[in-house]
Formats: sequence, C-alpha cells, structure tokens
Amino acid sequence: MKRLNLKSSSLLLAAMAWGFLSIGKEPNIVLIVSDDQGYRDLGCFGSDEIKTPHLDHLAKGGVKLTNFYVAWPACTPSRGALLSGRYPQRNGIYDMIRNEAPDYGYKYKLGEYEGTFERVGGMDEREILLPEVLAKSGYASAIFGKWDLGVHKRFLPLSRGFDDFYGFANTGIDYYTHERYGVPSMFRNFKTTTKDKGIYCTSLFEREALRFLRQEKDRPFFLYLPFNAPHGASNLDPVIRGGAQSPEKHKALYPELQARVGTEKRTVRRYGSKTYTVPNKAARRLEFVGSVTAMDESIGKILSFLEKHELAENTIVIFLSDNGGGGAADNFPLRGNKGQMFEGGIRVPCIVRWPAMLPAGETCDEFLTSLEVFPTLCEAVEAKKPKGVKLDGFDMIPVLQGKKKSKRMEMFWQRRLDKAARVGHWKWVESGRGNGLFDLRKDLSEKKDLSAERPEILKKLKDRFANWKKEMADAEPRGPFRDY
Ligand SMILES: [Ca+2]
Repeated sequence: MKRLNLKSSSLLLAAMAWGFLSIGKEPNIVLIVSDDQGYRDLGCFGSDEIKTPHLDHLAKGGVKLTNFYVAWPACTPSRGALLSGRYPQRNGIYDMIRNEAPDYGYKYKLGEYEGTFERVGGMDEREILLPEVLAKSGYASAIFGKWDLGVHKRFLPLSRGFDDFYGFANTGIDYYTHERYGVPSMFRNFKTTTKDKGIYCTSLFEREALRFLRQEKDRPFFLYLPFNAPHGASNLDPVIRGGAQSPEKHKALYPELQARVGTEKRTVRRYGSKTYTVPNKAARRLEFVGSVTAMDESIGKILSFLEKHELAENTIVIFLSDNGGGGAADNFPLRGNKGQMFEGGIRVPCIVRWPAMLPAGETCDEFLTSLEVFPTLCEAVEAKKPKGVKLDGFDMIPVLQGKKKSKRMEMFWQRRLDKAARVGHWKWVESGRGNGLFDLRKDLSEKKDLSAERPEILKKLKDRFANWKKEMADAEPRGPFRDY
C-alpha cells in the first residue's frame, strides 16, 4: 500500500475529516510459518483428511501459491534465508544449528550443553534481518514461537530487531515440557522461563500473539509467528519423539484415524539399535494432523482479531511451511520429503492475503520462493532496503496481482553434498537420495529422469549451478560454518 502523498496540512485535515487516512496507513504484517507441514497438509492444498478451516478461509481471501519454494530443505537455513532475504550460502546459515549427540542416545548435562554448537552457534551479526529494516519505518516487531537462529544473547530476537519474544531459540522442543532433550528451552525476551511448563506450546504462542496485537494494534506491526507444529517433539523418549503432539480435543476430530491407533515394534538404530514399542503409523498421523488443526485454530483467532478490529483489509498475512513435510506428513503429489532436494523437500504450501492490494480466491502457479518475502515486504511498507546488501529476491506483489510474470528464472539449493537447480521448468538433482533431470511442467512428481535424453539441458543446469556456487564463494564470508 502506497502512503498518500499529502502535500499540505489542509489536505491532510480534509482527508482525516473524510476518514480517508486509514487507507494511507502502512500495512501490518503477519508472517506465519509452520514446521515440516507437507505440501498437501491443508484442505485448500487438496487434502481430504486434514482439517484446516482457518487456513482455507485465509486462502479464499487471498492468493494460494502452488509453485513456491524455500531456500533449504530443513529448519534453520530456511528461516535464516526468509528473514535475511539471502541464500543460505550467502548469509552463512547453510546447515543446522543443532547437536547430533541426542540422535545417538546421548543426554547432555546442563553445564556441558552450554559449550555445544547448538548453544553457541548463531546467525552472523553482520546480517540485517527483516525486523531491523521495519523498525526504521516505525514498526513494532514480535516473534512468538521458534527462533532457530542462535541462543546466545547477541543472537536472540531482541538483539536482531524484534521488540518482543516468547518462544524457543533452538530448533525443536517437546510441546508440553518446552524442553529440548531435557534442556529447558522456553524464553521470554532474553531469559529462559519455566513458568508455563506443562501448557501446550501452540496455545502459548497464540496467547502471546493476541497480547501483542492488543498492545500494538494502533501502530504498524510485524508479527512473526513461527509455530513448531507439526514438527516432531525433541524428547529423548523415542515413543514421544516419534512425532508431533496434539491436544486430545483436536485428535477427537479424526475418528477414522483414532480407530486405527495402535503400536508397532520399531528398531531405532540411533538409540544404539534397540527395539521399542512405538505408536503405529495411524497414531503418528493422528498426532500430526491434530497438531496442525490446533495450530489452524490459533491462526483463526489471530485472523478473527484482525477482522474484529478492522485491520484485515490492510494487513499482509503470509503463511508458509519452513520446508517440505517430514515424518507423518503428506507431500502428494511431490517426490521425497524434508531434508531432500526433490520437490517434496523444498516446495511448500504458501498463502498470501492482503485484501487492499491482492485479489481473493486466486491461485498463482508462478515460480516464486521465500527469498521474495523480504523485498516484497520492504516494498509494501516503503522501507529502504539495507544499503550495500545483495538481496536474492524481488517484490512479488505484481505477480500475485496477476499483472506480471515472475522474475524468478532460477533457484539453487545445496545441503552438504546434495545439490539441486531449477532453471525455468527444468530441475536437476544430484543427491544421496537419487539423481536426475526432470521436466516439472510435465512431471511434477520427478519420476522420469531425462539426463540421457537431454544432455544439453543437463549441462546447462550444471553450469548454472557452478556459476551460482562461484557467486556464493565470492560473496563476503559469513559465519558460523564458513571461515571469515
Ligand atoms: Ca522444519
């Protein structure tokens, strides 16, 4: 929304008298991120199982993006790229900030945990994040949920432009204890808190979001709401850790799954090759869908607040999953899942609603990515983009309005040794999970490898990837993984 360019105070007074001033106000921003939700884990993305009435309502009032990617197939780098507007390899967060030892059954003692990478790693302080830019335009910014970009004080949200933080700073917790493998992990601003231990965390993030909205509704606000649902619980107990956690109330909405709940034997190698009795597939899916519906209900309360206070018209609401579905998710019709370079790892459901500027009930199949979010929001609020900082995306509003084609011609991904490139409708994957050249226009499920038939296309994509790698290598190095 462009601000009205009112040149004289008399005109301003006239505008106020006519009640026009409200349309000249900067838009509010609500950025909602879910965690490991699959491409088909929303009613409006084709699921006939999962119940997401409020997200479906959001889509009806805005634009559904069906060809939208994140910059990395798992949590930390995906979020870093979203908030910096830069490729993971450019901003420095191109791997997870997490300890691997709990995967092998190791339990940290608190004092020892303090010195681990999960505790000391974080987003390079030279990176400029979205709330810092918005603050310069007078925005109040808050984050409630999963931060995932560093636990030390200098990395925490309040050191990176946010005014208000309630949530966890590492990459995953138990939904009720708020512990990460036994380590208390809930924060209020700079301090950990155990005050709400035992309360389902989605409800807590909703509570804090509504508090912030009540407090800041009369000025421009940026509410970042990265839920941890439906990510698996980071609990040492393999029975709990097997998946998401849902309140009973929301599980009761899925009688067909409930009827099939049971247990099964599973050998978990990373716990020293032991066999456990764990929840069966239906039970894991039940916790998963229940946690999504609980999150959807919380999103509904945020949307209701906006409507009740007549803020919906000029609030940009963006919803996306941080990476492809993992665990009990449903990524149909995409191949692969979280962590992988196939579409199921990187193409995610996304919805953008902004009634003042965007059409309602539309579907956009243009090639777009989460790297577009930062420049889009800067443009929407007329904030100055950070000087001298190379952003990797562009304003996508004209594309969502149906006025322009997407400027995105290519996108690249690398996770350790796994690589992928998309150039136009062609996709190349080279990974531990499989290789191939695919024509996404005809083969969205990446079933038919065309490497042998189209060597010239394969070469072109590999060349573009090499070119991108060189550009990333030439960029000013950023920590914590890269030496600088
Ligand atoms: Ca995730």
